[in-house]
Parts: sequence; C-alpha cells; structure tokens
Amino acid sequence: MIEREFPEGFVWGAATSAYQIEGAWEEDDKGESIWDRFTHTPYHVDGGDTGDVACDHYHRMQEDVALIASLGLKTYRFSISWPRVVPQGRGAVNEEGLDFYDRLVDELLAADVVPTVNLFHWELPQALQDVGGWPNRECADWFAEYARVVFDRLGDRVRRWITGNEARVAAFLGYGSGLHAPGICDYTQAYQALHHLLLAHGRAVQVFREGAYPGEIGAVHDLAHFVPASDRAEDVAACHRAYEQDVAQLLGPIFKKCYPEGLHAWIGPMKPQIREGDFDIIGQAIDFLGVNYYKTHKVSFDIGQAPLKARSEPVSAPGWGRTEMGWGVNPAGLKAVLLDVKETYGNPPVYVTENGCAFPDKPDERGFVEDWARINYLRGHLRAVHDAIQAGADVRGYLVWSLMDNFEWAMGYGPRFGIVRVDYETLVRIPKQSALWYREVIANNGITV
Ligand code: IFM
Repeated sequence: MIEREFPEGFVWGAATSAYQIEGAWEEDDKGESIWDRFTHTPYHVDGGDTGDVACDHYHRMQEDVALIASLGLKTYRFSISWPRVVPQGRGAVNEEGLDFYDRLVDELLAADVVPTVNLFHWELPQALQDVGGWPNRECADWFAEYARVVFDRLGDRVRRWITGNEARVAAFLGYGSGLHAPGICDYTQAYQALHHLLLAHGRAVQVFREGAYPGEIGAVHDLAHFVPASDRAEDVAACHRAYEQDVAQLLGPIFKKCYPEGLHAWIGPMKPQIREGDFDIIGQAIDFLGVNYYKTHKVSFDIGQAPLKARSEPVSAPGWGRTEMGWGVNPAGLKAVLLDVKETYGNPPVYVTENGCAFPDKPDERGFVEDWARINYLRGHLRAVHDAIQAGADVRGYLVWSLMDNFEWAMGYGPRFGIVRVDYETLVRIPKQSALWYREVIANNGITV
C-alpha cells in the first residue's frame, strides 16, 4: 500500500562526485587537483587515505551504469573533474578526459537514465591554486572557459546541468578552517573565495545562455536548518548570523542580488571585494536550485567561536542518535529548509540533490548489508519532502547521497554513505537493503507502508 505518492514525473536519483569515486588520479593526462595535492600531504586525511583509486569508477564505468539502471534510477548525478578535462585549469583541453565523460553520458542514455551533470565538486586544478586559487578573481573566467568546453562536447545530449556543488564548503572548509583542500586557514580569503565561486556560477550560466544549449541549469547548495538554543537575545542573534552565513549568503546573491547586510556588517574587514555588475552576473535567472540537506543546528552565542561567535550543536528528532559523522538526524529540518526556499527566495523549482547518511554497516558473509537505519532515515526525509510539496514547495526530484560508498574527504573511507556497498579490497559492488527498498520507492513513485 502506498503511504505517500509523489507528483507524476518526480525525478528519482542518486549522486556521486568525481574525486570521491573515479580514482585514476593521473591517468590519460589528467592534471593534478588540489585534492590530489592535499591527500598526498601527510596528516590531512584520516588514515592517510587518498582518492588515487577510490571506487575505480574510471575503469568500471560500464558496470556502474548497469548497476544504476538495475536500481531503476531515473537520473544519475555525477561530476566532471576539471583537471581531467583541462589539466592546467586553463588552456589546452585533454580530449581523452572529455572522452570518458562522453562515453559515460552515452552509456547512461542507452540505459534510459538521465544524466545530471555537475561541473564542479571541489576539484580545482592545482595549477590554478598555484596562482591563488578561488580568492583569485580570474578563476571565475577560467571556470567559464572550462564550462564552455564541456557544454560544447556534451550539450547535445545533457539536459540538466549543475554549475557547482556546495560553494560554502569549498570556500569555508578549503580556505577558512583548512579542513579541506587546499587547507588554508584565513577567513578573509574564504569570503573572497566564496564570492568568486558565486561569480563562476554566474559566468557559467551566462555561457550556457549565450550558447543556447538546450536544457536546464542550476546551482547546488547545502542548506541546513537553524534553531536558536534559547529565546535569549544573544542566542537568537547568533542563530540569525549562522543562517545568514550558511543560507542567505548563498541564496541572497542568486535570488535577490545581494549579500545579507547584517552578516557583512559583522565580518567587517573580512568582507569580499565586489565589483560593479557582479550581482547581475551571479543573480541571473536559473532553472532550478539543488538543495543538499543533512543537518539541523541548535545555535547559541559563544564568545570563543570565531568569526561568528555562534556555537552549533546537532539536533536529532526523538528516537534518533547521531550518524557516524556525528551529525544529528532531523527530517523536519528538510521540510523547514524547503519551505524557507519557497517563502524567502521565490519558490524556485527545487531538486533535493543530496540527502543520506553514514551509519556503521555490518555486512554478512556475502557482503550484504541490512541497513534498516538508513532506510528509516531515507523514509523520514522523503516524508518531509512530501509534506513540503503538500505545503506548496516546488520540489521536482530527490537524489540519494550516495549511489555507492566512497571517499568521504577528510574522513577518508571510514564513513559509508552508499546504498551500494563497495568492498574496498576487491572493489566489488553489492546493493544494500536500502538500494532494494529505494528501487521499490521509485517503481511505486511513493513510499509504501
Ligand atoms: O560526501 C559529501 C559530498 O561530497 C558533498 N555533500 C555532503 C556529502 C557527505 O558529507
């Protein structure tokens, strides 16, 4: 019996990213990325793990597409590695790198799976970091040139494009806390990097429109839900700052052509340099917003938490503990985020482009994982999406993070987010119980009781 049915044509899918699954880090003339450099430097990643081999998707692409088709996914979201296509970030194009994505797109289409193609999932070419990285404004133009190369090659078949994933993470973990590549700890650079990432998004949209490529284009941002820890004025204000930092700072420029004034007053000298006309580039119409949702935060004022002086604690709905990442589980937060997008940012078409969890999986002797906790997690979040649609949010699809276990950045291969298990010794893929459950959801276009 179907408990909740989704609108006709609702897009069901799963997502991955290039560095997290491809491997082949220096094959076929691929250039070095900041993640190659970062993971090859000691003490950056748990256990010294790297993406050198990852899930070896570069060599197992056909097998992976067959797996995707067997799960009934309507769309598969993957990213393109910029340095695989343009090894130095600008200039010469590597045809062999482009060929790989060309074959992947053809393979997906032949299997009746719609490709959702993301142009940037954090792999800045190292050669561009060597000239300053994202804090260097020219990166936005180099990105636009790279986007044009990809549109020219794949634009005749791809109909859904993402300019980039989670600019906030790329900027603030890459250049602020230094937890991610390139490992820089400087918030002034981080705010400037974010501005240029947003500019790069806008420049890519410009190129897409000028080239009249068919299909839709949008950006993906990770949006959390924030609640104040108490009704004390300092907690409420800290919560508002956290919201402005993690939500309004990303969606404001795109949908309202401005940054949140309160946040910029707060960060003062760390404010980015913005040129006249930048917001017209960043704020061009997009066809959809991709929302990645994982967390709800309870926020309190904390003098020791620079730069926002806001402390965030994970919130879990009753009955839920934390995931292996230490994150809370709060499906209601996803509904709240989707309704905020509807009410504050003009109700754009939305795809939930990532949602998922890492729990300690226990494979049986055949490698099969009965991951009921993941199924409950996904079911709870799908209910929240359904509730948001009922309340008027224009949500058009939902993509699980992730298709398969993969390299979880600074945490290495420890946390497993996949609905398909990857045995990292043999690289064999085994669908988990959640993959079989998700296949049913897709077939029914709804959650069953
Ligand atoms: O693995 C990441 C992904 O690359 C971006 N969004 C969050 C996921 C889980 O941390």
